[in-house]
Amino acid sequence: MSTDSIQDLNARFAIADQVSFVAGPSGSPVVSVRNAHADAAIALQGADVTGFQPHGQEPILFLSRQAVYASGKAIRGGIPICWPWFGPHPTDPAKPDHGFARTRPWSVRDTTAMPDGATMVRLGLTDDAETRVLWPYAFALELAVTVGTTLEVTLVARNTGHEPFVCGGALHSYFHVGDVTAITIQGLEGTAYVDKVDGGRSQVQQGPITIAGETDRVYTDTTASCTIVDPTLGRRVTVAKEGSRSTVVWNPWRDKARRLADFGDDEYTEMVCVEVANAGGDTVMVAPGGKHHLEMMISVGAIAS
Ligand code: TA6
Repeated sequence: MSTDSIQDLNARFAIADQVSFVAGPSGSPVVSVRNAHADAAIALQGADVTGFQPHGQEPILFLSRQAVYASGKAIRGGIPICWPWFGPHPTDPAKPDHGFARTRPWSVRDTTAMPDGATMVRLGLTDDAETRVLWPYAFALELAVTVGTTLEVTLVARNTGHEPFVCGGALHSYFHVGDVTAITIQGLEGTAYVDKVDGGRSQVQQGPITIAGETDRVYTDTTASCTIVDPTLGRRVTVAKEGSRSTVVWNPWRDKARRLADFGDDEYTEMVCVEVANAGGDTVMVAPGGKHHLEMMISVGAIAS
């Protein structure tokens, strides 16, 4: 468990004019990346990429103005890491939704200035007495984040124990949009989904996705990339993936937004979650010594006028 001071982190991992460690809202360390292509921020709390902004662009990721940065809490926004299960625990409702990786402090493994001007930051989390109470397996998680004109995020789950484990999860990305009622999401047309707002009923997506109410869907058996078409911001944000056969789309809308303590009442108009997942039946068995990669690449382009 990382308790490195910000001074220690800067001494070991800072890169002049590119990577530095600063105190986040609660004093917990945040990696600040500023390079030739983009600015980004990564909270060690939950290894959450809380910000990504290519130069000349509006922020790509949404971060609630009421987000809480505290040990044991998930940050409302950016890219929370759901692991080793997605949603409610499969058998024990007393265990935390979306697992524990997003609520724990991660350690820095290394930082690298890439030849093309991009920056890579690698963070890690391993099992300990507390995680084994929640999930009795030995593991090593690594998150590699590459900040450039695109954002690449790879979660590698390694089984460091002697028995196989089954895991699920998601890169639970919150995207900043100009007006959620004006966007469309392409890439899941004709794909089956489980509609959590409609009691878990199975449906098939007709045409591009639009958001006009609370939306909470697990699209199943899909390896497709998704594109958020945002006419208000004049851009298309594409999410490509590997190691995932399910995609989750979420917007809490008005009523649920009001029930979330760490989310502004009207912030639902500014965001949509499009999540690269191993959700529902899309779980993964990892043998001792084995590993699973969950990968995402976010790119942005202009809408042709
Ligand atoms: O990813 C969608 C979802 O599973 C929704 O059901 C909703 O609860 C959302 O995650 C946020 O969950 P959280 O535990 O962060 O409040």
